[in-house]
Amino acid sequence: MITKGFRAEPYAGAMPEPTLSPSGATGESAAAEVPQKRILVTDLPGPRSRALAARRDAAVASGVSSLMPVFAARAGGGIVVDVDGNHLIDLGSGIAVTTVGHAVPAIVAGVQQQIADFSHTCFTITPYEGYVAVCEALNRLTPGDFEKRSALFNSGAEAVENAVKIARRATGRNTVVVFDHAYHGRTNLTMAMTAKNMPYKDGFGPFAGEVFRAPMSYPLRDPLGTDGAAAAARAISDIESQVGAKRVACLVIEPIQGEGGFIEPAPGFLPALASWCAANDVVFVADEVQSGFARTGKLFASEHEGLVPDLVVTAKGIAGGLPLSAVTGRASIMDAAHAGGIGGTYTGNPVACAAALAAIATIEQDGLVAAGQKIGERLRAFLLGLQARFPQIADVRGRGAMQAVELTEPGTLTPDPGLAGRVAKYCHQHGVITLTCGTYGNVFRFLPPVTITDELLDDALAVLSEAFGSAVA
Ligand code: PLZ
Repeated sequence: MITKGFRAEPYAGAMPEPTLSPSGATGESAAAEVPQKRILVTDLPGPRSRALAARRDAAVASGVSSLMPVFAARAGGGIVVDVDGNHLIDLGSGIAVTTVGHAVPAIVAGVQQQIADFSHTCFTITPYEGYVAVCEALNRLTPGDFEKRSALFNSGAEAVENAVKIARRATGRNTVVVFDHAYHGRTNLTMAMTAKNMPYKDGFGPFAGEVFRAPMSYPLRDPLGTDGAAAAARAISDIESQVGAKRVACLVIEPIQGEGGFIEPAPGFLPALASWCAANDVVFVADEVQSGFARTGKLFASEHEGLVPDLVVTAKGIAGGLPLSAVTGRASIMDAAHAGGIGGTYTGNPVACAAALAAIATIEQDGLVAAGQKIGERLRAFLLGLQARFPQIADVRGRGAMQAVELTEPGTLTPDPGLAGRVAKYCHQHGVITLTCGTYGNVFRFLPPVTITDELLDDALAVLSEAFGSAVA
């Protein structure tokens, strides 16, 4: 690591050169140019970030918050370079988006070619090949060897909404079953589907109706512990007695919950729910927005327990940072929506499709599913070692490059969000981008690009270890 260290006193050195590339630059991929090292040349935030923060406060609505007061200038691989020239290690991937890494040359080239060819026609007006090719790839790669169809959208929330629309149309039923701790988005229907009030829902109602929340399997906190079959039976009993199976259009679940705290349900929970759905003609929808695309050591997290969802919702990692999302699944269900019933001006934008095709090719050609597994092993070994040193770590969970630690007061289940916040702050001040999550705000999560180098990951984890030492002291 090259560092001048985090300085508490105001930055007194020469103002660094601006790091934004001049407009019209011919866009060589930044990945090759950005050294894969943590380098701190100012305190964080540096003077340019502080100046931008002042403009931000005056111009941007305060409901839109930012975790770190550091402004990005460029990025490559596992490093984000800020406007002051600091090189930060990215353990968040922009919330599980740049899974293949920042500025991947194939994605840069694909996007540049497409935007020069055409940026938009609207697929529902004059279609183009990229959209079709992304659907073909999704149909080939998602679990299940039955005939499939896909439809493309912009955001994860929009795709979740469309999965519900399609399931309602296919079944002629209304109710959507979701789970405790779920996160599905910020639109009106997906706010209703999301569990946590603050910050996602508070004061933003009334919410869409016909959403039923069932109890989740949360091994650390659930009296049923690791008995997934019993937890599924409890959820099914609630659904049957309080809704009625014949009223349920779809059951929507994240195979590993994301914002809710990286909660991995007990083994057997998901397969039992899927079997119940199949037996009752309920559409089983896996929300793989956060867990999909090589994030967990499989291409999709559903595969860890051999789940074959009727519909899979994808976004984030699908397109290396461009806004694209999808619903993929059984042709018989997907084709239930009438012609013109599904669409949108920008859905399946050609530039985003070009990025997705390059990201998918990179995942397949560079063996990034296996890379995610290896990251997972390294991360798990480190986190278990950390747990042995810090009794505040009540749980280490997740898979591959989607893992987390849950922090509590030692020997209890009382959440300790304060500790999570202090650890995160230390990491941020020392040039490591880290995220927290969880219904109780006490889960510290790791979402590195699966292409991160071992040296970079080890350096970031060394900072994390120091952060724990300093935060519990
Ligand atoms: N489903 C499982 O994780 C997005 C939210 C960040 P959009 N998660 C990050 C924030 O604070 O808004 C997410 C998810 C799962 C759906 C979504 C929604 O995806 O692309 O943010 O709409």
